[in-house]
Amino acid sequence: MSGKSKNPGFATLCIHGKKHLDKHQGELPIRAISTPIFQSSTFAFENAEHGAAVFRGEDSSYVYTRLGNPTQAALETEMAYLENGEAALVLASGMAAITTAVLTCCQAGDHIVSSDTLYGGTHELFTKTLPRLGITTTEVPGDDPANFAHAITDQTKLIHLETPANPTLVLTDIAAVAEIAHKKGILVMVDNTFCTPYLQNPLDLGADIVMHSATKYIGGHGDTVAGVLVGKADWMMKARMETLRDVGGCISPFNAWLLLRGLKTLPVRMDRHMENAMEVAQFLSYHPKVSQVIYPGLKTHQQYELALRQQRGFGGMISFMVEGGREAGRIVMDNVQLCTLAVSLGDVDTLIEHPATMTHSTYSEEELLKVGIDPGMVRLSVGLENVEDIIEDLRQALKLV
Ligand code: LCS
Repeated sequence: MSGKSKNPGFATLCIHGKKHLDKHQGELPIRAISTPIFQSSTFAFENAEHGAAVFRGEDSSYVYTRLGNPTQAALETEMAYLENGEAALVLASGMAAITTAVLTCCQAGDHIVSSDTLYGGTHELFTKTLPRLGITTTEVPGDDPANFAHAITDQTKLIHLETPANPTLVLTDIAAVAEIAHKKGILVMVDNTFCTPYLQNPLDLGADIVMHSATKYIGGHGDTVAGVLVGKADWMMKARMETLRDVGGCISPFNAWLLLRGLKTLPVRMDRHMENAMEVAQFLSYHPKVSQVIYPGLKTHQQYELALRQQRGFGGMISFMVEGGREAGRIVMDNVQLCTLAVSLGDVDTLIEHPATMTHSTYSEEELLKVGIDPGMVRLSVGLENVEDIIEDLRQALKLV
């Protein structure tokens, strides 16, 4: 499998796409190859009537960076293009993106159906924070679309999927869930953080909104926190001019620029993440001290066929269990030397962490077991180092178990 074919191709679009679209590029005295950082909080009006017209919505000039900024706009154009959507909104974090989307779709009394394995912060938002605002969520196992159908109520406004899920790498059939949702007029949002638009385009499969923690593969270098939403232009306008305006999770121009830079190498990085991950997954599956390896590219993955059908590659994330459970996993995490013991993922560096006590510590012990997050599970975000070095590091750490 390889990146999507488009005319021009995906890699070309990542590097040149915005050039055709960012009108500011050509207006500068020096035609910069890199989109300039418009480090400005506010934008001057031509006269009082111009300012009033902008506030009446009759003129779309930039006003204030919380509502829009040319550097943000270049990134939004690019992300909408790469996700085959009409419009995008970039935000301060992945959590800001999810919150903005939910508050755009739902109000007190409304209901969400979500897959049950989610990034721990999303699970906390759905089960603790949103209920305080009168918005409730039913979380169901994501591997069977029928589970979503059964959980829908008359109040359901949104279905949220994380596929592949963090950290169990369970997949959800996006097209099947979208069909169920649309019969009842319910919107479907997909967290596409693990795949990126290079490997999966949820809108093409029927989803209404795509969201990303752009902190991960889109940025790619572990140096920024950001989020993205992509979807229909009218919905995005409401998300920007109502929710973002009032809730305020805007991205800084500098962070938007870091993501524009990250995007230029997204396909090259994803190809290497996947190549390395496949080799590491194979190494781990043959290792006598490893009891289970979860990677969608292995034929042993329960949804290998769905991964082949729905994705254009298997990604760079692996979860595994060491013989001896939690204590054995701890020994591995404490003894790696090249891999870094840290949360986050999708960086050039290989990162290792323990979901049960770190990223997913918002789940109770019963919930962890119910959604398949084994207390001994170790999560690996395979980076771009030489794969032999990553494998050697894991080999020496596993020897100590
Ligand atoms: N969605 C997914 C799938 C994520 O993995 C994360 C963060 C978020 C949303 C939230 O995005 P953020 O606000 O952090 O940009 N995942 C993290 C993780 O696995 N380790 O640290 C953060």
